[in-house]
Amino acid sequence: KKEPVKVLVSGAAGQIGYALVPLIGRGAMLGPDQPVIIHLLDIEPAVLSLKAVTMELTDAAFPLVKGIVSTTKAAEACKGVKIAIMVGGFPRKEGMERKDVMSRNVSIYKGHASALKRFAAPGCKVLVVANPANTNALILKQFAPSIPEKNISCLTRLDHNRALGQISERLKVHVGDVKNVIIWGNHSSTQYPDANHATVNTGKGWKPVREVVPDDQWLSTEFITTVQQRGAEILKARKLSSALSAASAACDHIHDWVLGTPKGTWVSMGVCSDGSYGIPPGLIYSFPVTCKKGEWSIVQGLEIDAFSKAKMEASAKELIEERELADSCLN
Ligand code: NAX
Repeated sequence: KKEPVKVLVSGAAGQIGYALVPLIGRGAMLGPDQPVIIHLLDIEPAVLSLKAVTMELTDAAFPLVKGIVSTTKAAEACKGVKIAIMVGGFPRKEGMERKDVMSRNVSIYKGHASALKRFAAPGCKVLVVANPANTNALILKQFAPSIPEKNISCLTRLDHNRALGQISERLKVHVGDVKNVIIWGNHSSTQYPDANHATVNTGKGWKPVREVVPDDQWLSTEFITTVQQRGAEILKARKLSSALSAASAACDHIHDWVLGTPKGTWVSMGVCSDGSYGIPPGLIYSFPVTCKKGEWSIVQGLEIDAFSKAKMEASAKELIEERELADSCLN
């Protein structure tokens, strides 16, 4: 019988938290035979909503949920956790300067870093969802040097799944019959959704998407902007940012990281660059990765054309600027 795994969700009273917690309780993240103890963290102003989520989680009576810890104290929330999903952050509000938002998040992620490094279980895997996701993860890495950098990541799986969705709609095939798209770079509008290595199951084997898509131009134009702008499109329609799909993607991210990617399939994760594909080492950058035995590795040897290279560099440049902005908030 498996021991329960402690899973932290920060920002648990928010909208992604609300969609994410039941997925964890159902076993969609760590598997249907893995019991969990769910740690819910939020801040004092959200304490009533936090209480409500906690009550609903109790009422859902998930057989896999062996315990719930609900708190506004980061130290208590981080205690013994093996998985930490950091959804809590400070959103950009109308009229706010980029620097103000960055400065708020830098101080939140400095605080989370120190709580995690002191109280999380050894080998804890961290996923940062809150925006600016890559840079928040970078701050966390910087202020929790005892957490191995391979254990710190940020979410670009939503963008990855959006890209799969767009291609499957275009080709009128099931989304499960499309694989190996790539999201390069920042989880922002400079991200580069790349379908050059994607394949589709035609029924007679897997073929490059580039050979099957009727209009070759689409993959280099509309496909890219649609994926980049999808979040904004949902915000406009829903008057709220994406939550269901973000929660589901966070679940996919941890699932594949812990349990492995299927043979021949890669996914996108924001991870610490080792210099692969000319991306400056140390940046948290989204790469194609495969996962095995709880560890990711960047897919090597993909051919990158000039068009792709320029887009990958532009996103790296934006991340360097974000890092400089974050650094200026520390002084
Ligand atoms: P909400 O505003 O609904 O929820 C955020 C929650 O975080 C709130 O309950 C708030 O009280 C809490 N919080 C704030 N500071 C905290 C702290 N110091 N410690 C713990 N909790 C804290 O936002 P929601 O729609 O759930 O989105 C959460 C974050 O995900 C945002 O930063 C958002 O921009 C980001 N997203 C990232 C995505 C990705 O793919 N990486 C996609 C979806 C989403 O936009």
